This record gives sequence, C-alpha cells and structure tokens, in this order.
Amino acid sequence: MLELYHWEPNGACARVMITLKEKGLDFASRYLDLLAFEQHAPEFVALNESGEAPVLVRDGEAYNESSYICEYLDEAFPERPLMPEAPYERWEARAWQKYVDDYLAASTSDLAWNAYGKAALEGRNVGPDQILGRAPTRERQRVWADALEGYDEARLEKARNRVRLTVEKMEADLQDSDWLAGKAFSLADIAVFSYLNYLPRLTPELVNARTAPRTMAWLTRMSDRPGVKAALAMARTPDPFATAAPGPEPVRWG
Ligand SMILES: N[C@@H](CCC(=O)N[C@@H](CS)C(=O)NCC(=O)O)C(=O)O
Repeated sequence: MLELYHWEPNGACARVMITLKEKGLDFASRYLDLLAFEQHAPEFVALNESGEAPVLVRDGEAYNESSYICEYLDEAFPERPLMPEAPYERWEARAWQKYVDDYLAASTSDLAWNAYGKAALEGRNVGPDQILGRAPTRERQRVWADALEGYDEARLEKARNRVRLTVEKMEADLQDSDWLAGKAFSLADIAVFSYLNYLPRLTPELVNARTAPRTMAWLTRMSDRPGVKAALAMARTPDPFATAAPGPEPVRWG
C-alpha cells in the first residue's frame, strides 16, 4: 500500500503526484495544508524530520526527497518506466533532476512565494512566533523567517536570472527532441514541469512564445498528458500554480 503526504500539485509535491499518476499507481492521498502548518505536527515530523512535503510511505517505511522518491517508484514498479534506458540519457535525466533540486526549485519557489505565498498566508491567523517555534530544524526556521520577512530585490533578481538560464538550457535541449532527456518523456520532464509551469505567469517577459517557443510548446505537451492532468485535478485550491509555500533554501547562488 502506497500513501503520499502532499500539498497542492505544484513544486516538489507535483513531482511525486505526477510520477504516481503517470505510472498508473494507486495511492492513498494524505493531504497536508502547508499554510496551516500541518507539516510541523509531530506525527508528520516523525515521518520526515525536516517537516517538508512530500513523503511517500510504503508498508510503514517513509521516503523523502522528491527526486529520490520518483526514482524509487520507478525502480520498485518497473512497468511504464520513466527513466531512459541508455546510460547517456539516464545521465541527462539525472543532471536535469539535480539542476531542479539545486537551482530551479529554489528560484521558482522564491518568485512564487513573493507573488502568491505571503498573500495566501494572510487571514490564516497564525503568527511568526508560532511558525518559527514549530519549524523542526534550524534550516526550515531560517527559510520561514526569510519568507515571512519577504525577499529583497537582489534575491528576486537572482531567481529571475536563474529562470533566464533555465530557458536557454531548455531551448537548447528541446532543439532535436520533444523531451528533455533523450527521445522519450521521463522524470526529467516531470521535475522541470513541476516548477516551470509557474513561470509563464511569474516571469512572462522571459517565458513566452516569442523568447521561449520550444519551452512553451513543451509546456503544452506536458499539460496535455493524462497523468499530468490527473495529478493537477487533485488540487484543492482553484489553481495550484497560483499558490506557494517556501521551497528549498537556495544553494550556490551567484
Ligand atoms: N528537497 C525537497 C524540497 C521539498 C519542498 O520544497 N517542500 C515544500 C513544498 S514544495 C515544503 O514542504 N514547504 C513547507 C515547509 O517547509 O514548511 C524535495 O524535493 O523533496
């Protein structure tokens, strides 16, 4: 039996939700309202000590980190494989996943929190002391403290610059293939989509049909996939890409 602790189908949660749907795997949904701080409840922290979603539970064993949950699912359930077979293409898929983990996730999360997250938290009747007092690790306390304070322009500009680099990288990779790693849809596409789908609205000057035609066509191809549609249909908010929680702390910026 598979259980998934998740929030809205965006960011890291979307990665695992799409992977499960694309592989046709049944799972019990355990919805966490991240803006009600259900991820800081002791029962959830017992599953993931950093208090971050998503977490997969299989037969009592808890798995965190979306990249590795997706790879685990692909290995444990080999039908409908989502990793390429050829070693070079497997490397490409992993390199994209690392790029998302190290750069795109943090940059997009910063832009999305700045645009939507703070506003979504208003009216929730939860104060900074309560949030910071319950965040389970020093890293998550720092991430939440920065998010509550709001990001300065230099940080947002770094995030936009990362979007610019991502679009250049995508336009190059999509030159002779419809998908990012090799010729077939893979975990690389799922990883990138789960963040990139925010960007036509957050950075329309960078992600649009004129400056990023292949990226926009790829976004349409992704959105048309039944697995992606099924995952996005699990949203409880009207638009999962118009809300956000803080994501991973930025690493190796600049
Ligand atoms: N490295 C983690 C990042 C997970 C992550 O960024 N989770 C966000 C939601 S997308 C979260 O739980 N934020 C709320 C919090 O940290 O309190 C992964 O990819 O699994």
